[in-house]
Amino acid sequence: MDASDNESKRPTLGVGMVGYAFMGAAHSQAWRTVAHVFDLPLTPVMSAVCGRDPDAVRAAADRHGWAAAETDWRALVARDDVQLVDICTPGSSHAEIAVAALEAGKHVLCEKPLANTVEEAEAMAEAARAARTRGQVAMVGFNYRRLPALALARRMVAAGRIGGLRHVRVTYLQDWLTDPGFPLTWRLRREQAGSGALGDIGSHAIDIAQYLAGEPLAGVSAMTETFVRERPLPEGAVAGLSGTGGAERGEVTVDDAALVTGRLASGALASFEATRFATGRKNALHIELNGERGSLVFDLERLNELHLYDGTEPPSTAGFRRILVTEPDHPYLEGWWPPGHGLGYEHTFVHQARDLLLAVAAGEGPEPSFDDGLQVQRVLAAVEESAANNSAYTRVPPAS
Ligand code: SOE
Repeated sequence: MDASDNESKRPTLGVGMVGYAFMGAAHSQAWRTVAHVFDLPLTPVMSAVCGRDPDAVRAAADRHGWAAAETDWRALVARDDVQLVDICTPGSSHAEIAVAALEAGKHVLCEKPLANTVEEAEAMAEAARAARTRGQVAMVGFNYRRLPALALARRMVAAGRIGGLRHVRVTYLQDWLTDPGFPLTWRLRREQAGSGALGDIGSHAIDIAQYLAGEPLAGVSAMTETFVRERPLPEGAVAGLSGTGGAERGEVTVDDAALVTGRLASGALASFEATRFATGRKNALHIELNGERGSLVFDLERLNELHLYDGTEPPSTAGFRRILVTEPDHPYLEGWWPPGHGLGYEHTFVHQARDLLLAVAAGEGPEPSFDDGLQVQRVLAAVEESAANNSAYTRVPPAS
């Protein structure tokens, strides 16, 4: 039977989303799609979307399929037809909205990084722990965990397929800031974004490294740089990663790039690079794990593939081989296309919605939890502390 046959008979879960730009569009796509692909115990209903500009939020509601539009997030949280609040706003508002939603009895999905500071993330994690005792769930949107190839890599590492880890190497490279005329959007302001490339894409790199390794970073040594220190203020609408600058200028208050070395709890060495100045690299997330018995390699530009080197094979025939991660028994692929008919970036958000709905139905805490988000926030803070102290090795406080 097709997933959609049962969809109308299932209990529903009203979703309210705050923010509707790039991530809001990606999440909307996921809420629209998830119940048509996966057989789920709950069907999401896109009750309302919220944004400050009444005309723009109404247009976003119509475009993305939300039943109602709100201009005050508090009104959205208070709605009876909203049981789950999905936060797709800049980091500066995550803590306030998430804590209020959890206290109002709602489940929460919050975009990454969880917050702008460790203190905010602590308050959010505490609110999520209290909400767990009332059966609510809270998840942070590190969507790359939901790539089938990376979920498979996690399985293989956990099963000991490449043995004990020696190295975890992650680079996350983009180039949308190389033009010094690119405007000073919210992602370039510390008070709104918390940090720059570090929090925006470095947080993905850190989360995915720790997820794949199955262990946290114990400490880091880092360098950050802001190459373009002043930019034109935005003129007109800013959408996603594009916009136009006017005559007035303002200061860039975040990093443009971060280079990090680190040590995992087991002693494995990790390295990370996050930049929005890698000319020619659009959204290039590259991951390599080297273990005692083998290696795994992933490249987001070829996201349906995982490369495995099996070090136990005879040297005469050993070599990296490509696993095409499109089989029905690969993670998340049971509901999609026949083998070989690959997936894309947007599917990670569909899988994220799937896992969250399953967790809500089971009353179980989904991963990555707000505690996981807090742990990444502690790594980000340690990176900034190290960079401010001439790259001094800085311990990441263990999870409490
Ligand atoms: C911009 O760098 C961005 O949209 C990030 O904010 C997302 O988390 C990443 O998935 C793609 O790039």
